[in-house]
Amino acid sequence: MAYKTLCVIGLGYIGLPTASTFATHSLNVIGVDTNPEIVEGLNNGHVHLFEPGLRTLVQAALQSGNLIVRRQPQPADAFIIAVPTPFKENKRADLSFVISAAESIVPHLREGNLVILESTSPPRTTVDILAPILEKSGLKAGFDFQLAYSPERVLPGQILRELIENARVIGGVTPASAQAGKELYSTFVTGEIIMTDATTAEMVKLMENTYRDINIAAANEFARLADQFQVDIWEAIALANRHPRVKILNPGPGVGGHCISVDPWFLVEAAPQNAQLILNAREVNDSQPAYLVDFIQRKTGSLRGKRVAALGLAYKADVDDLRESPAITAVELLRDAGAQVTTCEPFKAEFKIDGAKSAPTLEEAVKDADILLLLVGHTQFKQLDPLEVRKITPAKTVIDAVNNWPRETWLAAGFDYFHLGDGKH
Ligand code: SAJ
Repeated sequence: MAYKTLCVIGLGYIGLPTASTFATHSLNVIGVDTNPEIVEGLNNGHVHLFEPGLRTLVQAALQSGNLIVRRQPQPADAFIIAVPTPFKENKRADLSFVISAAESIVPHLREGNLVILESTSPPRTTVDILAPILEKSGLKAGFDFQLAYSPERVLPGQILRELIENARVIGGVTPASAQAGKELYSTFVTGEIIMTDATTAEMVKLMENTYRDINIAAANEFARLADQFQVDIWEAIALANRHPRVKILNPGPGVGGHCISVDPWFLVEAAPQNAQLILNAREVNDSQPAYLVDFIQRKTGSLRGKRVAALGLAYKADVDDLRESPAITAVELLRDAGAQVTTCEPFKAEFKIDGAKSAPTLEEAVKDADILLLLVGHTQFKQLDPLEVRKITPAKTVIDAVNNWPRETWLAAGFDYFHLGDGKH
């Protein structure tokens, strides 16, 4: 193996598991983050993110001495850039973190090195933006040093397993670069490693998340139609999915997270005239929290003065990530409609939305509520026994935005129960 030392820049949800996994597979890894609190915390064994198994993995990597954490890159055989690529107010990609990560590598770049970009990026970023920055070193990409794009594809909640088992695409600026990337990831990837060019690999990543976004938008639109035509969308989806070639996804309060709600915009930005469906899907999913609030109003009347216990704020179940969460937007809209909202997010108990109360426990959140609103299907909410809930809340109405609570059981416990997309009951 040509790569003995590796520098991973960006210690977030992707960089930290990646750095730790390489370190526990015998590479000497320098994990780099510009945030001094993250660096200091990790150096004291504190893991700043929640992901199942991550704490144990990071601590093992640190204790082995194979992972060290610094604020600046150091010379290494290979570099991985895993920094965020958020979007700006105008929905255009913000590549500033990728650019500064690349600039921080330049002084350390040596002949024979390998640089990999993992951050989700608009098409041609590796070739048109990254290569010219790195070539300021005087070395030529794909010849003097290798350069490739390799998208991360791991599902939050299952990152550690998927990092190892998923197929991995490596797009080199030259075939030699792709081959070099393949050699590096072969250290621990057991899934197939497929080589291509850098821009194809960038497109593949954006297409995957866009495909999912469009399919969720279809499910959300079906839910609105079901509501209109007095159909229960969950019954209808279950029946449609009996077709051998149909797999409709789940409607919900909208699409959040740092990936699926962001990445399709990179295609819209790069080619607006050719990305109409993609734009429409984004608009449907972004308007879903407003649809949910409208649904609640139709079921319960005016929200003015109503006390709503909003359960869950994370962008999806059993994660601590609040980025782009539709649950947060829904709470803000409820607040704006005059509701008195108390939120309960067990994975980020301290998080507070302006104009809403934040309760440290479920009991606190529901004790004065008129309406219980399930926004995120965290396991601890899913497992609630409605008869027990009955004892701790005066609420009579339950709105389930994710179809995680069995309708009959909640009705039997004496609640009025409504789930999103149910026009039948
Ligand atoms: N959602 C629905 N209905 C569904 C499925 C999801 O409303 O049927 C919502 C979720 O509640 C959440 C959002 O969509 O708000 C996204 O959740 P997700 O579980 O679909 O995906 P992410 O964002 O956690 O992870 C995705 C994955 N991409 C694909 O499945 C194509 C993951 O493999 C990527 O690595 C990740 O994006 C990423 O980092 O890009």
